[in-house]
Amino acid sequence: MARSARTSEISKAKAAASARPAPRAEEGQDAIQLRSLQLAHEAESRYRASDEELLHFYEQMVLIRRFEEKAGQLYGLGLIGGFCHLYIGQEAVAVGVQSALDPARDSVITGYRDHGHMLAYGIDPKVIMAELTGRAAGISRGKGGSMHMFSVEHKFYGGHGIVGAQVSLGTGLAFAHKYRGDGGACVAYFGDGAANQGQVYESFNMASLWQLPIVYVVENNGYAMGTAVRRGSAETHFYRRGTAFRIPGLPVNGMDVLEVRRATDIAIAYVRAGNGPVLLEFNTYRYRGHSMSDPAKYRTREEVQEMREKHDPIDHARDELLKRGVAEDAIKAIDKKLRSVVTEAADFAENSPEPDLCELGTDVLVESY
Ligand SMILES: Cc1ncc(C[n+]2csc(CCOP(=O)(O)OP(=O)(O)O)c2C)c(N)n1
Repeated sequence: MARSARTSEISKAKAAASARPAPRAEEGQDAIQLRSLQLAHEAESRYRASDEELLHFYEQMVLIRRFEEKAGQLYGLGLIGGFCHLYIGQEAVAVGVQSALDPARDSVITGYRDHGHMLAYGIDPKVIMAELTGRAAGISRGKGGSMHMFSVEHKFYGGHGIVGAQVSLGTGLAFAHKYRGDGGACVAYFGDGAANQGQVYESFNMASLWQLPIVYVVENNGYAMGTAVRRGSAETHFYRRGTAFRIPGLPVNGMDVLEVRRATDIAIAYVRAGNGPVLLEFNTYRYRGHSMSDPAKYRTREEVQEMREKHDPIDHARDELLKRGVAEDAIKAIDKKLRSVVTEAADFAENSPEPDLCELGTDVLVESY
């Protein structure tokens, strides 16, 4: 088609679009529903934590940071094998989200970057570290490793190495909550890269159609392995990705634990009220490479440095505690305690026996659980 003919086709299409009738009332209702989370968040964007609560969030974030640093060291020493994806930089997301859940009834599922979520859910650092080092005392009896941790007791359903799989499985967990009428909701975490997987949208469709109690959480850390979001995603505002399925979304600063908590409260209230799924996008950053074997050549040192210096979630919480008048000694005491908690976890993991060889044939098929 000649250029002038194509230009006139485009002008015709534009004219037709502008001549369209005004939106019907029900379309207006949809727009209100899709923006409902944002309106609640604009009215109040941060959770009003007491000093004790903020101190507790600080403690959990520092635990994750120190644990992950230690895991990195053990990997370097050859005590952890296989894959290992660290959560350093993203701590505020797991801590803020998990603090809003009811562990007695809500379920959680995530991808392979899972140690931080388990720690935020109160699972013993010793059994997580023992899993990383492949010991029998590990939470998956040393047979899952970093990416495949699981705890039915804590309603923590993994730990998944297949990118995006947890979104469909989480939708199934949400279906189970609804079917059983247990009042629980599922939180399914996934990355910005996973958000481009087809099964995510099949899941969104079903969850919305059946009004399932699920909070979809995109942890947008800027990169999918070495691919920056802008290079791999046509729509980089991930909170909008549910719009076609009438799933309301909310973009959130994932480097501020109180903002994360407030957004999750809004989301959980919406979901528990039987309104169906929601989609939260937490904008965050990972300081380390994708996994331990990533030289991270796709970004500059300055970029990482800038995030660490200006947006660190732990520094942010610490500054806020100090501004509120919480004694520096109380903060230092937490830091000291956690160093020994993590050292003990590492000692436990190093000194525990490996699984017996006959364990190779167990847990291969699960019947009922
Ligand atoms: C189905 C599938 N495709 C590809 C991979 C390889 N892979 C592992 S991680 C990853 C990137 C995922 O990035 P993102 O979802 O943003 O999560 P992040 O690592 O940033 O937490 C890819 C493509 C995989 N594990 N599974």
